[in-house]
Parts: sequence; structure tokens; C-alpha cells
Amino acid sequence: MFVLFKSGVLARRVLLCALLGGPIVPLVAWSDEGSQVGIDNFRFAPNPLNVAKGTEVTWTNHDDIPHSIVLNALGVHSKTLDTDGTFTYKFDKAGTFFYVCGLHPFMRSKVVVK
Ligand SMILES: [Cu+2]
Repeated sequence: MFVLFKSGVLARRVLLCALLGGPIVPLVAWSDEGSQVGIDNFRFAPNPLNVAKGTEVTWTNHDDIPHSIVLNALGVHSKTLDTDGTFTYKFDKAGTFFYVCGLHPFMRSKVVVK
């Protein structure tokens, strides 16, 4: 338990959990969406993705069509991802970061960093 409390975000969730008298495991599971975004059938999933600051997020293209990742606010533009291609970016700042596919701008999602 001490180890859990050393991590800021997790500590707050565990504390909240304790205050509410609820189970800890479901809340932790709810807060952890992982750091993977899949691209399937012209959609990003999950959408949005919620991560903790410092998380490296990896996008993987599962389509037979190339896609790319463009985070305009961060000036980030991936190379074109062919099938099974991946792109990883580390989110060091908190905020909501919208992104699109550079080849299909109607494909939109966001990463929410806390
Ligand atoms: Cu695309």
C-alpha cells in the first residue's frame, strides 16, 4: 500500500476510494486505460484515451490503408503508418490533445493527460 501512495494520481484515487468506502480494484482498473490506441476501420480507439502525465502512447494501424497521427498543438506529425505500423509519443504535459489522421482529417480523437 505504501508503494501505491507514492504515486500522486493513483494515491488520490486510492484515498478517494478509502473515503467513499468503495472497492479499490475497480477504481484503479477504471483509471488505467493503458497506452495503446488502435486504428481500425478509419477509427481511433479508445476515443478519447485518458493517461497519466509521462505516458508513452503508441498508435498501431490495423487497417489495410495507411494512416498518420497529427497532433497540431504539439507540432507532432508521424510518418505514414502502413498496416501494423506504429507511432509512439510521450505526453509530458497535462492537457487535452486533439489529433487527426494526416491523410483522413475526418478521423479525430484526443488524448487527455492528467
Ligand atoms: Cu487515415
